[in-house]
Amino acid sequence: NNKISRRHFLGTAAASSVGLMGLAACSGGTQGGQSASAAHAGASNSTAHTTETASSGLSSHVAPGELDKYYGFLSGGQSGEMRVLGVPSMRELMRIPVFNMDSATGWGRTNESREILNAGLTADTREFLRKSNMPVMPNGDLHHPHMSFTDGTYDGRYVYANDKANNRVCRVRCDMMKVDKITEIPNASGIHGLRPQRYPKTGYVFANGEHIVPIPNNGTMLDDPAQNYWAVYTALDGETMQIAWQVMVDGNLDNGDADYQGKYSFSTCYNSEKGVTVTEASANEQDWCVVFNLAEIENGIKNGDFKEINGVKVLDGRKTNAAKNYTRYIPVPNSPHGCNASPDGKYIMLNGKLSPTVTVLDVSKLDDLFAGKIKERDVVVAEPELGLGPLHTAFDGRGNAYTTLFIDSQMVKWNIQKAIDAYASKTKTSDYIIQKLDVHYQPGHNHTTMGETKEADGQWLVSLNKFSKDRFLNVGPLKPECDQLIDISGDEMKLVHDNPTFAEPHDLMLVSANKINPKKTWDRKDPWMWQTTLEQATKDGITLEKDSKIIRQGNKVRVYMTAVAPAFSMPFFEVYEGDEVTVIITNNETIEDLTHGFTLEGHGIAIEISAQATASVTFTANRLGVYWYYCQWFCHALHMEMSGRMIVHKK
Ligand code: CUK
Ligand code: CUA
Repeated sequence: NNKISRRHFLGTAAASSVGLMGLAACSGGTQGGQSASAAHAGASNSTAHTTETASSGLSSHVAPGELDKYYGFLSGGQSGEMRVLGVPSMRELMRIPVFNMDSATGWGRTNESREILNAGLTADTREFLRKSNMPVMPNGDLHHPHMSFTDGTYDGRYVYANDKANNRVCRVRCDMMKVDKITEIPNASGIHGLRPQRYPKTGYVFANGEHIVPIPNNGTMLDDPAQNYWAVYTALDGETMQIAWQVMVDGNLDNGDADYQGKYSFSTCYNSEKGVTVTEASANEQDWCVVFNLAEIENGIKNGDFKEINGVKVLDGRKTNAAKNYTRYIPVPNSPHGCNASPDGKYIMLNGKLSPTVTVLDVSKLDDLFAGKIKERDVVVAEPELGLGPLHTAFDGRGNAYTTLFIDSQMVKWNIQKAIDAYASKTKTSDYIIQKLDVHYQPGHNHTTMGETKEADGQWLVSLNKFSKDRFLNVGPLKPECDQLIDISGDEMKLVHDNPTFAEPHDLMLVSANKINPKKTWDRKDPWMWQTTLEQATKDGITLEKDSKIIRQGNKVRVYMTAVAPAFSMPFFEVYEGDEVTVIITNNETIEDLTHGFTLEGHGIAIEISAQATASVTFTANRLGVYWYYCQWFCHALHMEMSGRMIVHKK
């Protein structure tokens, strides 16, 4: 039995210090590779390992026709999209293409999506794409989705997410569940941690540059990382998606969070060494958490205390500039990772990663720290030892925290106040640990329902596990990830459901369904997605909802048509070889769920046109002959007949 051998193995492994090798993943089972990773030092607590049953408590079953209580916004990771789940059923409801190109909807292919993808890029990146013959950046790593806040809780307006691969931040409009803005962050490398301001509202969206690079990174400086490479912290304006300011810091920036008071934001740093190899970056016994003082930074900007680099105002928040009070650096044991604010607004949890601890900061002490009345470590009010590889912490709103233990493959539930008491009394106790639950395997992020808001409701916890070996039918060398649903409504955590997911959810956000109210069709009076297309149509004397017309301007041809099931308003159109053709289609359906598509065979084109939307696509008619276009969204009994011909003549 796989589970027994795994527990047996962990139970008998000799306790030893956590070295780098300890970070290697172990996916249960009994293979030899596991021995390096199971250095298990958790013997100090006697908490029983819980078995995985759900005999009583909440059920994940949502009967046919019934609706889930929560939306889950799941990152698609390197798939580049954002996914919408229903929770607790864990059913995938929608994929919102963002940083990827999508075969079904034509995201990345339509003119409207290309405009959104490219509008916020730097001049430098546009030039790179032009030289590389790429109309859009073809990939992205959509990493951390987080909703906009008003007064410490989700307000249902937007979900923001970062692209670690190409240094972008996107915004999804929750009324349409589509992306409306994407901003590239200059001067930074590897935009990783991302969090919106909680109070009074979003406000800022904070984005961490994980890697150190020369600033500006234009080839004039390449060597001597310790002297010449830097990480920057970025604040975007969540309304305009423009960059408000950046702060240059010592070390690097990993994960971040913001307080509930609107005064401070935070980031962990695992590379205070400014190393460029894994050995260098993990050499120090301590790294730190950077605290950003928002009012002081805003003052600095107002007073002109910045350098403008690549069009962005960059402040100096390094240690040598501490007198300015923009930042403080709080020492934290080796290589902290996740950064999580507790829903009571009092604490920031810094998850130890290479240290078996979580460091708890008391937010109310930060004013004194910046005023010079106390020292950095005086802000720390607890440092519970939880187990091996703490990565992220979630909350139930009842004073308990839930921390993922990557190396131990466990979720540990612990009591925050008891951990604070233990730290204050300096007693060697671990009675703050309430329960450890095996998860399968190697959890990274975890998330509770409404858990990053003041309305944390303590119903469900999802553990996003990086490995799934043996949990699902084998699908070959590449396995899915394993997202596990855990009932936390009672005294004990109970594992309820395993959900496989494709590459690779990093993070999840769980929001009460009543916070979000998407529209059922597009609104012709709010043409934000096709504004440019509308302007061109107006110039062409076209009414998008009515006209079927071809406008020719030299070799540029614009083909306007409408779609109502089961026909396009144009059964055929004719162009000449070499023409630059733009097909513009307006879906005139007024009822919900009546999406049409336009697929042009042999031309690499398929686009979505949902009810009341306009979408367009441009291509060159480089093939002589007859090419069928057809609707690819099943819409009618005569859906197969919803088609037409493009006829390409020799010039
Ligand atoms: S980070 Cu912590 S496990 Cu990139 Cu959100 Cu993934
Ligand atoms: Cu329209 Cu299928």
